[in-house]
Amino acid sequence: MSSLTITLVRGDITEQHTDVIVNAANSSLLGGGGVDGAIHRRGGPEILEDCRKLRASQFGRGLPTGKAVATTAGKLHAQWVVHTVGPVFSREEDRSQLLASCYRESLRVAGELGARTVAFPAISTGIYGWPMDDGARIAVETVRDAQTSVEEVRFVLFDEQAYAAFAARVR
Ligand code: AR6
Repeated sequence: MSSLTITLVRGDITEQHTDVIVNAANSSLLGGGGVDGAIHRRGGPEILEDCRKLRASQFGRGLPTGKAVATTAGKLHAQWVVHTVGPVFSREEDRSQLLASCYRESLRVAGELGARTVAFPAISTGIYGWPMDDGARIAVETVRDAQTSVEEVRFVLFDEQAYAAFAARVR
C-alpha cells in the first residue's frame, strides 16, 4: 500500500505533462503503431536514438515482455518515457501476471528515477487484443497494491469505453 493517487483522463497520452509517460512498446523498442507510434512521432528522433542504444547494449535481444526501461522523452512534456512490453492477449494461456508486471516494473523504474507523476496508457488493450474491462481491472489493482514513491498515476484513456472501464474500477 502507498499514498498514491489514481486519476483518470480521457485523451492522448502524448499531450500529458507528467514526469514519466509510459509507452506500450514491443520487444524491439524500435517503434510501432498505437501509443508507441504516437510517442515516437510527437517525441521526435531522440527517443528512437536512445532505444537503439539500449538495443546495442543491455537489451541486444530486445526488452522482454513484462519488463520496463527508461529513455529521454524528447520533445514530449515529460522527463522520461518508460517503455514496457505488454503481453499479447491469449485465450489459451493466462498472461495476467505479465500484464501486472508491466505496471509494477514501470512504477519501479519511475520511482528509481525520482518521478512523482506517471501517465499510463491501457497497456495491451489495443493491438495486443486484451479485453478492456480485464485490462482495466489488472491495471488498477496492480497500481493500487504497488509499493512506490510515485505520488500520482494518471491513466490516460483514449476513448469513452476505456474511460468507463477504468472508472468502474477506480470507484
Ligand atoms: N493516447 C492514449 N491511448 C492511446 C493512444 C494515445 N495516443 N493511442 C492508442 N491508445 P496500443 P498494445 C490506446 O495498440 O495493445 C504497437 O504497435 C488504445 O486505444 O497502443 O499494448 C507497439 O509497438 C488502447 O486502448 O498498445 C506494439 O507492437 C491502448 O492505448 C503493440 O502496438 C493500447 O493500445 C502494443 O499493443
